[in-house]
Amino acid sequence: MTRLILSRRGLIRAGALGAGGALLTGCDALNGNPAFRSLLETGEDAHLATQRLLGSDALAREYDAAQMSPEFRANGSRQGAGEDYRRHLGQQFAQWSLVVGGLVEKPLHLPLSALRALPQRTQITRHDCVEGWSAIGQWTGPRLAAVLGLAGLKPQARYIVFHCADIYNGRPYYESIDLADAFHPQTILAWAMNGQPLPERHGAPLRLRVERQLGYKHAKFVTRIEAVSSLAGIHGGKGGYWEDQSDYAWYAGI
Ligand SMILES: Nc1nc2c(c(=O)[nH]1)N[C@H]1C(S)=C(S)[C@@H](COP(=O)(O)O)O[C@H]1N2
Ligand SMILES: [Mo]
Repeated sequence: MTRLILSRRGLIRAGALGAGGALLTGCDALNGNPAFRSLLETGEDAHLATQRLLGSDALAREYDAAQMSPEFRANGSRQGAGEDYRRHLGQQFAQWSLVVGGLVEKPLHLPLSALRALPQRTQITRHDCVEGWSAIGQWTGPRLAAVLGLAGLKPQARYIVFHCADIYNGRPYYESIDLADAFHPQTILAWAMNGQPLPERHGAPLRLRVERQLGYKHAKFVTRIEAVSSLAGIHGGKGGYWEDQSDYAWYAGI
């Protein structure tokens, strides 16, 4: 399935947004627009379209330190897999680096020291797992936008794929997001949780935080990020482990 990605400019061109970007009132104005109608064909795309129409910069709620959960459970993989991972863990990831590739001008290997040298963002947010539990924790790391800025996206890039160092039920874990979420101010590559280096069970040394989406989008044990023009060539083609293995929605907006 081809996924429509909306830009604000595209919507204005398509007539879905009025002057100054204000929403047209009334559904009829939107229903009459074939571009918008085609977006409503599935609930998932409608959800994505709504999120984007209402403003792709909307922030997820942030909390005070006093509201942090005393316990933050680990879910899915609690360990990284393979000899390389165990060796890096034993060395506290001193020799480890994040691989940045795909549709970028400048492929990179970024050690943790380089990720920590970028401007850092710390945020206290609530993690919501699709299984029905939530926890509030503090996350620190560079914005994904800063990392993508170093590599330089090629114009054809439309999604960012996160490849992980764990094996869950016999298969590697992976996830993907679009560029609106990739460049969102709260989308970070977290190397610290609650003021400490990320523990193994929470995805050491690096995990994604994409705060406006459900827990399964927050890839742990990230080793490689890849810019792509389409998700069709990534494993089963639906953009993520649970999207391919089960019927989880690719866009998991909260
Ligand atoms: N690599 C990887 N990332 C993953 C998972 C996983 O199994 N492997 N599980 C996901 C799910 S379903 C949730 S709810 C969160 C759990 O994060 P936590 O262990 O820090 O609570 O990680 C997500 N990211
Ligand atoms: Mo989850």
